[in-house]
Amino acid sequence: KENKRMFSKRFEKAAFKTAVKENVKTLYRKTIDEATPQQLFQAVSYAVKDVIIDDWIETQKRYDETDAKTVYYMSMEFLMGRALGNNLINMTAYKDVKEALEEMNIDLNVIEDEEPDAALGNGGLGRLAACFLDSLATLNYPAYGCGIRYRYGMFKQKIENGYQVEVPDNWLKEGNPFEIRREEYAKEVRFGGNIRFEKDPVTGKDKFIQENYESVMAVPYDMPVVGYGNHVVNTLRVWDAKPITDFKLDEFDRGNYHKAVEQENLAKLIVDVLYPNDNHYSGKELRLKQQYFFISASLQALIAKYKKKHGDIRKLYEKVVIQMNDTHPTVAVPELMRLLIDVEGLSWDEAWEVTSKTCAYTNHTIMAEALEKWPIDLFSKLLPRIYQIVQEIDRRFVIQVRETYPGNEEKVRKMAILMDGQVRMANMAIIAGFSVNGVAKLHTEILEKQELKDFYQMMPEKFNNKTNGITQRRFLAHGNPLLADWITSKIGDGWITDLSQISKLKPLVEDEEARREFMEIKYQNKVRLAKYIKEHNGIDVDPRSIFDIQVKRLHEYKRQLLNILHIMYLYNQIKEHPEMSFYPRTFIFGAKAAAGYLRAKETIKLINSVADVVNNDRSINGKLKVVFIEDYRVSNAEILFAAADVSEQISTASKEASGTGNMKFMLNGAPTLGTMDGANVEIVQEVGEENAFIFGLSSQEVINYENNGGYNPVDIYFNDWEIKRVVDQLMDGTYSNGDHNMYINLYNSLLNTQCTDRADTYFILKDFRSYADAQKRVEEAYRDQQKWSKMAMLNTACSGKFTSDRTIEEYVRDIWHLEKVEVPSGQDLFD
Ligand code: DL6
Repeated sequence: KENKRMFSKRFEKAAFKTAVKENVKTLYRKTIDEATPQQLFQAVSYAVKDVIIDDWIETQKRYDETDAKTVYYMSMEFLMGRALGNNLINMTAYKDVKEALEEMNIDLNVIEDEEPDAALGNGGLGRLAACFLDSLATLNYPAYGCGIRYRYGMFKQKIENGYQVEVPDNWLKEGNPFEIRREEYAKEVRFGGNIRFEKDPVTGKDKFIQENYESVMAVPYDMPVVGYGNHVVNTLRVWDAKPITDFKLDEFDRGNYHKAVEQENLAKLIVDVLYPNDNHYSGKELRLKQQYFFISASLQALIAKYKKKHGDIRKLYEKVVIQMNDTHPTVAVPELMRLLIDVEGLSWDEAWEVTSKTCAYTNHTIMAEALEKWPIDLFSKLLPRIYQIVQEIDRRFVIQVRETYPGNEEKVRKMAILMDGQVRMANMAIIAGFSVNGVAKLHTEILEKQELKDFYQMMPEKFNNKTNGITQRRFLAHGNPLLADWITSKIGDGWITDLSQISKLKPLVEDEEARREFMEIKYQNKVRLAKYIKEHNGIDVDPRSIFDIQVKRLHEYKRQLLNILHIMYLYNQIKEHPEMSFYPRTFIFGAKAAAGYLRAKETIKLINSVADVVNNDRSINGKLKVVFIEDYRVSNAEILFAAADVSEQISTASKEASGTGNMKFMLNGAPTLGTMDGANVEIVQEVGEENAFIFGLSSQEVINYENNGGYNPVDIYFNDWEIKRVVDQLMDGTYSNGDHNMYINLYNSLLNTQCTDRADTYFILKDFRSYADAQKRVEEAYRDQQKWSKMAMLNTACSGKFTSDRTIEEYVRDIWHLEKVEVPSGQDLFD
């Protein structure tokens, strides 16, 4: 019996079908035939959750028994996407379930489409967190993701008249079958008021008492994170807020109606919405409230859990490690200090030792506008006790700096936490954390040599690199089933949990038949995407054309503008020389712009306007098509990566910390057309420069220009008539029905004059020619299908390094020091 429990992975089809039927009946009082697709999605998901629950219980029991060290991945964002398909893949039950459902006349793909994406994140940083959770569970490491259960996730994007319109993402409206509310672990979180100081008459210790504060209850919702084929189920814990009406009001404010309403409003507001800014700091008080809210609740919970088993809180770091995903959760440092000193009774030095051995920090950007700096006024009013602690951390650190660099006040200016009326969160994270990591080799080098140079000189031992990765389970096994099956048929399924094995495909690159099969799969995936485009955009695209795709957040540094200007340039050429040989190309974009980001929104309008003109120009015989995919998100991303011929990774060198989309394209067999930026550098190292299309300034060249006041785009504009023509077309009405102002912000950003910042900050005109040449090389390479198929296949075969499994193993080895925990199966699947 025990052996059967441990080793069987049998799927009980009949039991599963009965479970689905029963769920439809009890949830909706319906039969399968009567149920809507949404109801079927719910019924199937509950049946799947039933199975997950057993492994979930078993996993947590094993963690408890083994008293394993746990990583708490603190993040304001978890861009999880849909759960059902991914859970089935990781339970190794996808195909069985699909078949069982088919027998019931239910199409699994259709009901998967009923699930809203859990879009609790903006872009790279949030999706990385989701990939990390997948890898941690798959690699048997005890881990919690801790975040916020935003009522509204990343907004839904509608395109109206070519413009982006933001629509609230009410992702919870039908209920989330995979979550469990854990009322019993609720924690109180306090804001504002004042701090009264007194001496404890008994112990003589200092006591800090917060008075006149507002507070909310943080209530956790747990979501299962299923490991691949190993019965491990970890937890993503996201916090909801509810007002404290019951005991607090009774105690202090009986009958105080206003207070009750205020608390109700605060609770509603705190978790209402994710700030939709990527690589940009919002500076809003509510954002700081969100940060403190989930951090305080998570830390209280983890300390309570630790204390259930351990007497000595001074050893917390032996069992707990906290990874701070960018600066957003770094209020964890003073909050942990507060809990250790004010609640647990530790001395400052004891608390500092624990905190600085527990917390580690990951930097995800060097963009100045993303650096969090809170005005001291706002910070100290909202978090008065936390602010006192930050002051003391700062005071002690400044003493150290002065001891290390006597007489060098410049060092103090650069490194102090409190400066110029601001609390600099990155400085606090570096000072308190025992590890500081960048997310790609180049990024970490830039941190060490430029952005964080002073810290690196003073404490080099803290700095390390962890090149990002992605999970092949979602972005190949689930997103590209045709390729996944083909790879498995060639090299076995070991790649699913050990992506280095994908290199076994390398010899097959020389096999013509294998290459033909590989390209046939790409073609089928292009047909799938063409169908999606027809359904969603009403545009016919030819799957035989080159699918050239740029999907990512819209940001000036990512240079979607360079891409679209180049399309305008190609269009001019085709119009002017209809006889010119030109391989048909479909340019596909997908991108959300932050709601208040004018230039980004203008770029979306420009892409759509160019699409309108180009797609409707019969004279070019469909040689060029431009498509903007509405509402780019994790679920449609899977379809896009699988269908790409060319991966556009064209950020201004030095600006993209890593990029992870680049890795997803590579895995799916799309060569990179890109700059030597972020992880592109490592992609090229793995696959060889001859299997990528590299162009543009190097990061060092960009940095040199920047240090010398930029460059002058006007020279290029006047000396290159084709570039001038394209830039002028922003203003001459070609793409705006005669409106000369529609793209004035873009025009000015390139040349000007009227802007507060330098002209062409992102070197678009500077890199234009080099980009156009690289695009020419793409075309030539694609014409030679034998050569192209080798290149495409080699990209897949060389992508082994870019699994998040490798990244996680490196975090474990260098930072977290976790042990793997084996989990026996709780129960047979659906038995
Ligand atoms: O590390 C994940 C991801 C990187 O791949 C991207 O290059 C980087 O832009 C992104 N950073 C952010 C920063 N947000 N903030 N703050 O999203 O991180």
